[in-house]
Amino acid sequence: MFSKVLVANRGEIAVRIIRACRELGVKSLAIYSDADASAPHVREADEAVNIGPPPSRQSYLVGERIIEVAKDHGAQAIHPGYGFLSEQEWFARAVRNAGLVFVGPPAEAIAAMGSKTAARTLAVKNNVPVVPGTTEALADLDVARELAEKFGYPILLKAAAGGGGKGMRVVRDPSELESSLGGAQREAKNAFGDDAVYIEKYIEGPRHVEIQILGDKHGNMLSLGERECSVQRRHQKMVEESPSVAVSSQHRHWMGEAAVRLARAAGYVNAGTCEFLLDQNDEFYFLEMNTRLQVEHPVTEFVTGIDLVQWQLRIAAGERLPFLQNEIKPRGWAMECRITSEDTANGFLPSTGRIDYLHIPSGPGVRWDGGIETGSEVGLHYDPLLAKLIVWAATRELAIERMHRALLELTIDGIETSRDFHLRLMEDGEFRRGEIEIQWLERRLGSLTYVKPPVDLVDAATIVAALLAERDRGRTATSYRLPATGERVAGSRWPVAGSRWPVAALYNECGTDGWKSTARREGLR
Ligand code: MV4
Repeated sequence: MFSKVLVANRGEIAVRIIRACRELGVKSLAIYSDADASAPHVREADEAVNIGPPPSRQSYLVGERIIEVAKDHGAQAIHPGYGFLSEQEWFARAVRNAGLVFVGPPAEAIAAMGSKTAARTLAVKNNVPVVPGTTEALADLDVARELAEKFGYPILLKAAAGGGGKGMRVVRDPSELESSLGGAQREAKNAFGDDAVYIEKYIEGPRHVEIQILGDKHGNMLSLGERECSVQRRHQKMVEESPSVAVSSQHRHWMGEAAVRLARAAGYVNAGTCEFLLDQNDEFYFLEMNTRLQVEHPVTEFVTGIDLVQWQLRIAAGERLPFLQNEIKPRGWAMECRITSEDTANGFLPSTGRIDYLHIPSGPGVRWDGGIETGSEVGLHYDPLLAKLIVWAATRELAIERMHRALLELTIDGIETSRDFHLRLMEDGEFRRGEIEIQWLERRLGSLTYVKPPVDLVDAATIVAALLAERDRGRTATSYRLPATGERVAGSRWPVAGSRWPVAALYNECGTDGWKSTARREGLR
């Protein structure tokens, strides 16, 4: 095993990797930008090195400097986490050329899966089902017409160089084909510098189901089952779970075999994910492969009992996987909520500021993967993901109840977060019945978007008094649980009916003895 690993990331995933290192007896070397000087990942690591100013382009994305830091400080390997440099073929190659180990797939496997059409071609060659369609760029409108008739409307135009939904156009009627093709080509050219567009049959109302795979350097390749990731908005997932209500053990077996075949063909090693669409007739189609550890990996860890990050490190160090495929069966149910600094009641606008108070849920079956603490400053330089709340229980119903309970325990004061939105999600009938697909969340946003109900003036006075009593006892809590609903109030901007001021402002205005005068000013009795 390595003696020291550089963790080329920040936030919750850096903390997650540092934890795995410590459990394996490996020293961790963190890197940080000026904005992260006092971040939890810096304190938790054995060593930390500043690598530049806040913007990622001048810090977390400067691969050459990160490699130098690793060499200067005696690290033998670099774990890239997700995002940043994790799927950059050149970085994986540069790490290897520097005599270090990249904790991830070989550069060649990243390249093989980087082009969506190349990945699609490799899938077809290896008998992995893909959506009916072409791989070659559409030569002209006549060819497009012919192929659209052949596959049948609706069809989907996709950028060959693409990914992430850019340059995608649904065409429902032949009359729209000409303008959609022009639009898709323009968008592809702008986004990727390549106007090549190909055609696929459009799948209506599918689920996003992905298969986690894990392969060692000795030819062992395992499927660790599926994750259901359909609850997403604008390609940002909000809730993930494993297993999926839509996947039978027969399907799990078929999809797992397909994913393993494709990964082998790509020369894949380490942890990776094959994304599939699962349609309403239970047909599955390969979409693309993610050549990195994913945000949602903990749900797989919970149901398989396999520590993915530890195994990433073990595999990178040359160890063999000791598991057999037939020993891997999902046990119980796991669910993850991505806690983000977004104002879900205002179009998911990013929310910034200081986290004045953080209370982390705990208790049976609860896991918190976080990169924040009381006092953290949340800015706009990085991704809004603050933490992940993950639960495990015996069944899906129990997992949802446990998640709801854990979300009620969670308090984040000072900024807006997705916490209240997740609470409403856990209470939603369709979600509880598992009636979800990739468009579900966006269709339901209006009814799920949580607008804080006004607290009445008498409640506000009670809350302010309770908070002041806490302050007098030397505690820092700035929120109060409404006994009626279990909701936490006063965190940030909870409205008060008949008052110009939210609860938090009332509280902040009150000196140790000033709350009564403030209350009087606001007409409280
Ligand atoms: C599709 C599709 C429906 N039919 N392909 C979105 C991004 C890219 N990875 C592929 N995507 C899709 N491809 C066909 N033929 C629907 C999507 C899609 C989607 C896929 C997975 C997760 C979320 C999605 C949200 C919108 C559209």
